[in-house]
Amino acid sequence: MQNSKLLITGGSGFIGSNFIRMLLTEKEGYEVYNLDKLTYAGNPENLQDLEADPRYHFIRGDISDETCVKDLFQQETFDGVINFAAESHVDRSIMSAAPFVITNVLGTQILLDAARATGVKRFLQVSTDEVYGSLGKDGYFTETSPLKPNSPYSASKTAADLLVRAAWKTHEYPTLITRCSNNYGPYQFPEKLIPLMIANALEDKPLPVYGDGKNIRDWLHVKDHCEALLCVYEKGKPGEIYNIGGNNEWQNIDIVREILLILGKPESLITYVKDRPGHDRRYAIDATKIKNELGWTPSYTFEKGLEETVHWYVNFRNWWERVRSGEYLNYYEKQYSSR
Ligand code: NAD
Ligand code: TDX
Repeated sequence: MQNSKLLITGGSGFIGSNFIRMLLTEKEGYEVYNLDKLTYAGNPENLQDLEADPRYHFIRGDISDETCVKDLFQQETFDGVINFAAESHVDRSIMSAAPFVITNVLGTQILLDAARATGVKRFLQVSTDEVYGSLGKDGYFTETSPLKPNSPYSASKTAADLLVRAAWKTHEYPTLITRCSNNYGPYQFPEKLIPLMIANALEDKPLPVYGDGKNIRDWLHVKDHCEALLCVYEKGKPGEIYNIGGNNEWQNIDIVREILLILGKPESLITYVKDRPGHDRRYAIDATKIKNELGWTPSYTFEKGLEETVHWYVNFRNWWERVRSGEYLNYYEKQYSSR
């Protein structure tokens, strides 16, 4: 697909900024409009080196602000929308759920309406494996697994997925949904497991492991996720859902130990803390559909990806030290002081 004018929402966050960087530095024929509210998780520094690129445009705005979204769609004619914008952190949704409903649910509907009204030909909703809930020891999530979200975050993402599905079923509006497993890599906000543990270890602070540390996540490097998203955007069949994952299950405690090993820090930094309420035990994605139908495969091994990521946080210490100041300090205090 060439000469596409894309609206990327949430492009100043972790995955969105990696996606925009990939489009503008590795792919050809894309012009990007990044609509981002710049919440605590949105950081213009993530794309600072691309600001002068004439193919990149930044608009500060809120996807749940109907006037702002309508105005933008009146001013520009987009070929496609990829919706990354979300409140994305499970622990924050446990503290306060309403912002998740406003951005993740209402915001998605407002975008869908504006895109459909102006004839945008493709709408990709970036969703998550958390909509399927939790697995026991065995089995995998497929695209037809029941939706059983357990946190306010995952419930809001599920609601959004259902609205996207309804736009396809009711209006035949060409939508696509992707559901990816846990991402890691550069520019991830240090409230999430991997960057939090790296940053704390570098500062010789305790590493707070929830519960028994044996919860399992299925990890994928953000660059592999971005390639999969572009593959679905370009080749996916309207109305379809595609799971994305790298078949890479790890217990949290083993990842934390691996990070300490790479950094040469002692295991005595590990501190078991009170479990997350409603903590999903295991996620594991069956990505057969995207592999067989669209030909996507991941390229990173976890060992290589984790080592590169740890080194990125070592080299970009200024980046995470800045984002760990300000609002984040209040959050950290609330989240960890009572555990
Ligand atoms: P993030 O929190 O790092 O970034 C979210 C971005 O959205 C930020 O730039 C923020 O400013 C922006 N934003 C928030 N509310 C907004 C609003 N109302 N209007 C406009 N912009 C707004 O999140 P992320 O980890 O990059 O996740 C991106 C998307 O991918 C989310 O939809 C998330 O549910 C999904 N996802 C994430 C993962 C993961 O492991 N991180 C895995 C699967 C799916
Ligand atoms: O301090 C911590 N200690 C800890 O043990 C944190 C922050 C997390 N954990 C555990 C909880 C989870 O089992 O690590 C695991 C990963 O936690 P998060 O990084 O918060 O990710 P998760 O809850 O799995 O959700 C992530 O993956 C799916 C993203 O935040 C979501 O946006 C995405 O949809």
